[in-house]
Amino acid sequence: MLTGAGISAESGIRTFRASDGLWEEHRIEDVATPEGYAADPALVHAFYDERRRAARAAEPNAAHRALAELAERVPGEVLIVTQNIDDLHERAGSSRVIHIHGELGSALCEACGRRMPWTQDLAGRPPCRACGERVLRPDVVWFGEAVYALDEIFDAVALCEEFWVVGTSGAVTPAASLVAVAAEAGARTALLNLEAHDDVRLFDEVVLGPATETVPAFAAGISRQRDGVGGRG
Ligand code: BV8
Repeated sequence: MLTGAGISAESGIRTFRASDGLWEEHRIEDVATPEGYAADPALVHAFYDERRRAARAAEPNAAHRALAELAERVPGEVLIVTQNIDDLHERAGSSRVIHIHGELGSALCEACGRRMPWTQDLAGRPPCRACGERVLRPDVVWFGEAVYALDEIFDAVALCEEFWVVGTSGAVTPAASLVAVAAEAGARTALLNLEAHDDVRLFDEVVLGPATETVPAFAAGISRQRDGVGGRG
């Protein structure tokens, strides 16, 4: 499945495009591009340091937990590709999670290229644990940069039977193109979101509502189906 900011919204983490979204306060160009970082690294560090603190203060919600529990019930079959840079899927117990756009909990050294677990602010320009240089950046994928693990993700999506898209506006590529890969491969596709997308033709099912309600119900349905006691929820 593919998740976005909407799955973490009920954990108090702001989304991007909502009326109180991050992009209301910050220009993408200023805080989420390599050019913006080169122009004003302090602004970008303040932006991600604040989000790192907010993510640490947040707790996984019923939607995160439902996906982790589903993975327990159908071992080895649930892969979460998330656009989110928070770690709420992992803190809910999910083990197979790919962060296609990076993680707040990791820093990337621009001198030696090492990526390392990171929990503190970066604004103070702390030294890299590997090379000692003070050019650590948030280990997130900015616009115009290549996303992470795309081949691995495409391979997995091309083999899946079920592809759920949860809590995302589908505005950002290549993540938004994954449903087309799944549909092309014959997977059953479902959108679980607060709002419908303009184009839902690639979805076999569209379930509108808050993720903490829709995801547990949908997951329960698939479990029942798997247990052979009748159709999906
Ligand atoms: C690349 C990390 C090439 C940092 C992020 C013109 C046209 C088309 C595409 C492009 C274009 N120009 C450029 C592009 C490509 C560009 C792109 O897609 N731009 C968009 C803006 C048009 N993509 C890129 O640049 C990608 N890289 O293409 O590189 C390349 C190739 C090889 C070598 C070199 C280069 C990189 C994109 C990744 C950028 N980084 N994040 C950070 O987080 O700060 S993207 C970031 O924004 C998120 O990760 C996420 O992907 C996106 C936000 O989307 P959502 O998560 O969906 O959030 P949003 O607020 O939009 O929507 C929330 C949804 O949840 C809503 O629908 C709402 O209804 C719903 N919701 C709300 N509450 C709830 C809920 N649902 C359920 N329950 C609720 N309670």
